[in-house]
Amino acid sequence: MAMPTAAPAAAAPKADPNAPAYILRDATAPAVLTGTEHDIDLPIIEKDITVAAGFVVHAWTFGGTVPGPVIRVHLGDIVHVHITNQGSMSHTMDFHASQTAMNHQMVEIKPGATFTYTFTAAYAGVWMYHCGMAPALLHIANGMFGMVIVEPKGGLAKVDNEIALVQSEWYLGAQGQPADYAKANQTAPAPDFVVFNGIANQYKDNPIPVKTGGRTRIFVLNAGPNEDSSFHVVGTIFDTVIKEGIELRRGNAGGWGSQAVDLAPAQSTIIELTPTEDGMFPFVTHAFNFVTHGAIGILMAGDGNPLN
Ligand SMILES: [Cu+2]
Repeated sequence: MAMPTAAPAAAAPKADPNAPAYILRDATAPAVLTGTEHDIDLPIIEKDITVAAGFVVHAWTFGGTVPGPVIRVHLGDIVHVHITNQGSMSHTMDFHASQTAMNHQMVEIKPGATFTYTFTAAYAGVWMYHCGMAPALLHIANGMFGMVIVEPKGGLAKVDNEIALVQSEWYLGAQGQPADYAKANQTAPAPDFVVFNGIANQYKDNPIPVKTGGRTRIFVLNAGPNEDSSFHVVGTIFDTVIKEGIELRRGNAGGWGSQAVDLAPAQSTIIELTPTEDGMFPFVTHAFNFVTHGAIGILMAGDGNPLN
């Protein structure tokens, strides 16, 4: 008698030359919200999204984009997120910046329903939010995640450029369909694309301008769902790293610096660097098999040319 087998993972579809061009995501980190209590509307929207040139996913989103919007608040702020499910299936919400019982606020939000998730931003950091509806793996793999920035006591120092990057994976099903659960669920998963801010190679095609000699701060979250990140910016050294509450500070007594930050799924960091000359400074996960699958972008300092 044949043993039952799990559904086979889908092969990667062929690129569709007629797929719409992707919509570039502005990587600029938003300003911190003013005031101490915030009402934020976050609709759940199902939407076709071009995730790489020629590839369309029927994504499930917070706010109509993958990742969802970056929410940035002060330490101690109270946040009310009004989630309206405009989609065709149930979802939930899980803010890692919050502390709440799973069966209190991470509750099923049925199609057409609205739920208000309230939390106090009690700890500073860069936090993941995501849908936790079973199977959470599929809901995250199909786009339901985003970043919360909680500034530390006293706020973050002003810098010249602030960038927010979420690394994640796409496991493609057929063109125009949701992510492939069987493919995402392998114990040795092989994502079709690994991306920054939802789209393969978008900041390679469209470098992010930064100030030569200035300070650039990057908020990085690895949303996964499965793969680790080793976040590195070619040609730079991080003089400041805050990773999951652990700090390396510029000007430390030993003169220590950092080259790459390891981020398991759901981990995050704030890094700061200074481009020392005009030129191109690529950012990658230093797991280079993923660089060839979309996990690369470029910081362009000055005019991008070190030789003029
Ligand atoms: Cu969901």
